[in-house]
Amino acid sequence: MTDPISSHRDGEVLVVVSNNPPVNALGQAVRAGLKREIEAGLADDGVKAIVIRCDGRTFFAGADITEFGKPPQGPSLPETLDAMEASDKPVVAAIHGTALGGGCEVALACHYRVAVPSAKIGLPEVKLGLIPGAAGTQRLPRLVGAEAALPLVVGGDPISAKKAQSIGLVDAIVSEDNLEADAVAFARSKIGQPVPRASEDTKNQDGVRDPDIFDKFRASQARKIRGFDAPNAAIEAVKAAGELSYAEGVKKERELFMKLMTGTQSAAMRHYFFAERAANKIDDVPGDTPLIPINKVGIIGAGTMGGGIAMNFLSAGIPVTILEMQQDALDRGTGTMRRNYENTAKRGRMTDEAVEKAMGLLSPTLNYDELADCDLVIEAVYENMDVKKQVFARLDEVVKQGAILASNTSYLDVDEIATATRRPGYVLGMHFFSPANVMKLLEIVRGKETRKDVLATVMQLAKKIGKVAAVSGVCPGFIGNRMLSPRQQQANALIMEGANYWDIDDVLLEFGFPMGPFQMGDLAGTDIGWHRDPSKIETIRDALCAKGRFGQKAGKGYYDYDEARNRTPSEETKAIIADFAKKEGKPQREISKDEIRERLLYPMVNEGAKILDEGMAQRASDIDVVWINGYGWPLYTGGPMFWADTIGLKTVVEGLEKHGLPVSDYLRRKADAGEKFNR
Ligand code: 3H9
Repeated sequence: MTDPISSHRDGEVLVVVSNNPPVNALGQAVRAGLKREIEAGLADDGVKAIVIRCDGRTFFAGADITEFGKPPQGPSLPETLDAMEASDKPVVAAIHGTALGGGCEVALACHYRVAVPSAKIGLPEVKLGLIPGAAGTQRLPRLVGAEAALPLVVGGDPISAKKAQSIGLVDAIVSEDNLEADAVAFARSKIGQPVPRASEDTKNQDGVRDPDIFDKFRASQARKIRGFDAPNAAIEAVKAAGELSYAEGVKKERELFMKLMTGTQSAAMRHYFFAERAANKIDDVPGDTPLIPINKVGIIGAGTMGGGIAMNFLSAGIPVTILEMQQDALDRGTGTMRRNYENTAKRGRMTDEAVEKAMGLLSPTLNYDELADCDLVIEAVYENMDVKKQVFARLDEVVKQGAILASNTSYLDVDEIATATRRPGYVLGMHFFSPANVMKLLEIVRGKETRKDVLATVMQLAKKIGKVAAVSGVCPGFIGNRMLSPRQQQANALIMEGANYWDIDDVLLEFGFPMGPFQMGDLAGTDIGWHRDPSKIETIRDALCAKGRFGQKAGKGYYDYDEARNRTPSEETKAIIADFAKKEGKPQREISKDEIRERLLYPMVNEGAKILDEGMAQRASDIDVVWINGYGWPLYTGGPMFWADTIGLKTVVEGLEKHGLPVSDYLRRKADAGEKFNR
């Protein structure tokens, strides 16, 4: 293996360069090389200053995550960084790309940091269920203050070079194309001056003067960090930076770091990190498959879904032609899109110019012919096979050859839809989740004839519009809705057997979902798909609607709602459910929360196993990606399949059997063999 670290001289300045593609992760060879070069620089009287920079697309993007969980090999990152900071010769970090995690900690251990304008700096360890473990939680608050450090360490999102400069994390912004020379010049200007060390700085006293900032920050993040261990540990570590000496603070950080590193949450979140990247790859589609250029997108349907889908492309700078059948529907749809953008601008997340730019890329039309030159057309009309086939037949006539035709169906057979065209190879499913401009997940449904270049193009496009994509084969409900179905069946069965419907929601909330099925029903509206005849009562939903219990919008649905939309269980709903159970002769009994949890979640794992067995998902981790991004499965459990691995497949099988629920052959085989879904 070639040495990833090299160095060269520019006069009195030693330039140490890392070249460890793809992201200059700080693996063992990089740490060893850095330590070696720094020591050599310190020992050489001719060297008066040191610059550290990286080749390739980025500065160090962090510790090498693939080394986690393996026996540590020295030198450790903390000891490498301590050697660097101890130098009396100025050491300058020259940052481009993303200085993340351990990479940001390298920069903090340097005496100065210069960055190009496009650089980003951050401590994303919380996203891996960790906190910084190479003194980042101790150096950063000392350098920029506890208040400025909290969002970085606890939130994990990177900040721009400009923002970093404004809080004192970056000393100078240098030219985009001249990083090394500018960094060398900067280093030269510091020769002979006493070096500033972040570990000796004292800005962290802001948190000592006002200790409330920690509780206030925690409260402001309450919703975002519910259930996660790492953010609280991160707050504790930043607080410790103000209360303890540097050496004691580092010890505290290490204790917190090690506890998280050996816990299940971090294992789950590290699994997810790699799962998201793996989901991008399709086993039989080579990475260098030529892509079809997508310069213009057509959308059929300007309703909530079509409008939301269109916004993804407009925001990414791709022109969209959106088609409706009637002018008023078209006007309503485009009006909603504009309002959504304007609301985003009002919240400061978008400029007014960006709103106009996005809307300027939109061409509303009533005429199919205007879709002729689109490279991709996505249909988002009513979920009805005949209607979809008519739309696809029409598209096939008017849209140029070589263009991709996609359906946003959430359930229907994409292969059958493709038969309405003479180009089944160019047909696939692009299942967006509502609200489509917000939700991260895009389920890409591969038809039996879908071409490889079509798939590769859409996968790449998903990334461009900021989606997390996962591929599903053609089966009813694909990966996500197919697994939702047995959960919903169990939820319905449980309330008929005597379980409280709010207990069902609470079990899922306690597990970490943002809401349960009955809350969700109320949020969406219990009247979705209702036949509107109050005298015809065949389901619990019919009965709720007959009494005007349409959900949150009516102030009552499964629950009663107060003005602040707080929910309380409703006597009327309880009576409706009891009445149904009686009519069906269902015996009533007390049902424990354990039983509820097992009956809701284990059948999902079983369905996931069937999906894998049938080859409808490429890998178990793709299922995790779908459920975490599309359905609120808690990230810190790693998704349904990783969670099942964690509790043991044998436990799942025994639970299903205990409750008289089916066990698929695949799940049983795996459990009997003592195997896991994820290797
Ligand atoms: C840490 O630093 C702990 C310390 O505080 C304590 C130490 C004691 N390691 O994302 P991409 C791979 S924790 C190993 O597609 P992009 C990735 O799997 C770390 N591998 O590219 C992928 O492999 P493949 C804190 C890594 O341009 C390939 O690189 N740092 C690592 O869309 C390309 O990645 C982070 O959490 C890694 N650290 O985005 C940052 N990073 O080609 C994690 C990436 O086989 N990384 N790979 O699928 C990122 O956020 C993004 O990769 C980055 C580039 C923004 C850098």
